[in-house]
Amino acid sequence: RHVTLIGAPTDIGAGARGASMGPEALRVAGLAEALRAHGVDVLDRGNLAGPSNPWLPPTDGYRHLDEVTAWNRSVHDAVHAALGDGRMPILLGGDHCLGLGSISAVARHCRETGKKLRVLWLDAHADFNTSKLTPSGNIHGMPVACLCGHGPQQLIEIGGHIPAIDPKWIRQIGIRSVDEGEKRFVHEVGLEVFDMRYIDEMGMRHTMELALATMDANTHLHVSFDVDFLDPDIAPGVGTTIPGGPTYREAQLCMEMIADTGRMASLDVMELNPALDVRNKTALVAVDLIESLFGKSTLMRK
Ligand code: DIR
Ligand code: MN
Ligand code: MN
Ligand code: MN
Repeated sequence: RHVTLIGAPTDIGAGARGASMGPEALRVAGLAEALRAHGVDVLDRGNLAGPSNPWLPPTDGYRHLDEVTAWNRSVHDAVHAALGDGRMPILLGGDHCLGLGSISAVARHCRETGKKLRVLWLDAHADFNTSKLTPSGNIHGMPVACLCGHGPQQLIEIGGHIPAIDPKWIRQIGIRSVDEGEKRFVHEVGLEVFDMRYIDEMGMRHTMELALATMDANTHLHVSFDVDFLDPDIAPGVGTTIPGGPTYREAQLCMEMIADTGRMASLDVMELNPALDVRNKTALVAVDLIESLFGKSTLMRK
């Protein structure tokens, strides 16, 4: 297995500063070394460059739209290039607005290679706002809507195909904070959401069995991991902590079941905010969970 680490040090779409330090915190937590210990060939191609954060209020429902566009173009190009080289891109965020550039590149690659795409969106939030619905103007609350073709032209066209993906290809897990208008829109589009109540009632195992069903040998599985998916007890270092997320064990099971499919071909690790963390513990738990995504488990099971 060949992995390319791509750092995207920006908080351009977020409501708090600091996710720009995420890539370095993941490196300091030993991400590359941990993957190498699992037999992965790791190439860290360093950080992308882009505009700095002017920290301005929203205009027309968007905060920093031009800067968000520039960062996403750069992420798109880097992710598409890594896939073209036959490598698995791991995007180190950076805030989750960059999931747009990453996944639109993955979708482009799947169109070119005839692969079927499945996107697992692990997050406390649905990230399905539009400029009309958003309470904040922060574009990290909008990437899923943009991927489905609902957003400003300059963002929805980044992958060269509008919409970049079909909402039917997405499974969201761990959701527990959705804004009022956003809720109606999620329902209208028919997004498949396994929210925390579903996980409470059915358990993580059953949830993941459904979320991972109907993939085949030709499926490219993309995992977009917003670190605020995790319960704030284990992952305080994020800009928007929402109580009641998956525990350490539930998150481990989630990641191990993804690993068992053998289909994960690209990954985003987003929203880690070292400015809000405690002795880098959130970065360390993220690295631990990424190891599980790459097959680390307590015992041999197959
Ligand atoms: C909120 C917060 N739904 C918004 N969103 C996110 O501002 O749109 N926080 N993604 O991480
Ligand atoms: Mn998110
Ligand atoms: Mn390609
Ligand atoms: Mn989130």
